[in-house]
Amino acid sequence: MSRPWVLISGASSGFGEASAQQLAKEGWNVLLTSRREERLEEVAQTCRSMGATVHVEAWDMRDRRATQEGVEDLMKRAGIGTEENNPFLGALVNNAGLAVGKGPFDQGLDDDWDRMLDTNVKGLLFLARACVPFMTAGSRMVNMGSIAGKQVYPGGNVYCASKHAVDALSQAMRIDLVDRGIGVSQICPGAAETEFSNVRFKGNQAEADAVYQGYDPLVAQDIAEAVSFVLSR
Ligand code: NDP
Ligand code: 8X3
Repeated sequence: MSRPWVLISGASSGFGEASAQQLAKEGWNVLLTSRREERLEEVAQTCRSMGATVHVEAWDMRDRRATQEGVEDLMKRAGIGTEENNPFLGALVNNAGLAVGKGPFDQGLDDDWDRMLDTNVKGLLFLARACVPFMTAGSRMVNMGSIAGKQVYPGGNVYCASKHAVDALSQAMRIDLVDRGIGVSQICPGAAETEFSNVRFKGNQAEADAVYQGYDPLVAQDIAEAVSFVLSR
């Protein structure tokens, strides 16, 4: 049987990178996206060394048109089509996202709010909408939620709201797609040590490191294995 195709967003680091490698190892062909093309190429090389066919395309998920065109281009390169006889997209790992800043909402910055809401909510929606036409009964979408989408914590206001939106959208997408046989799952990790906190604290590595002191955080591989588990059900 030919290898199924999965598209992974946020594949240049953290959960997305680890998921790409895990799924390539398990027999998937992978389509990788994020903004940093060089980093995607490095991940692609590792996945190819595991026998996967890989296509890479970099774009900013906040850009509606770029997301639509990027998905269509990746599908074309993979030979995935909307006709009955074409191969289809077996899975979407809708993972790209970020937190920017942490503090009381009344000291929040417009740009930080825009980046979080435009990426985590609208970007996730743009990507899901663009991918659905290439999916079929049995395909699976995995949205990357968070414990922050279930509980709110001090200073987390807008990031938590964006992940609560992912929680709501995952439930809504599940309802909307069930009649087409497309499954929608959400994974809601707790704190994991990736580039997440470096991004949140705008490159302040000391502040980022402090987040993970005093306990053992999850690591990206833990979440990659959760993604793999979901896709294997
Ligand atoms: P990383 O910062 O390591 O990875 C984030 C990924 O998202 C990168 O590949 C980044 O790529 C991509 N990305 C960010 N903004 C955009 C954009 N505008 N367009 C396209 N790609 C974008 O963090 P994680 O791996 O930890 O985070 C992955 C997901 O998991 C996020 O949705 C995050 O909210 C969520 N999460 C993280 C937790 C944690 O504690 N780490 C816990 C729970 C959930 P590039 O910069 O190349 O565009
Ligand atoms: C990331 C986990 O707890 O830092 O979603 O918000 S947390």
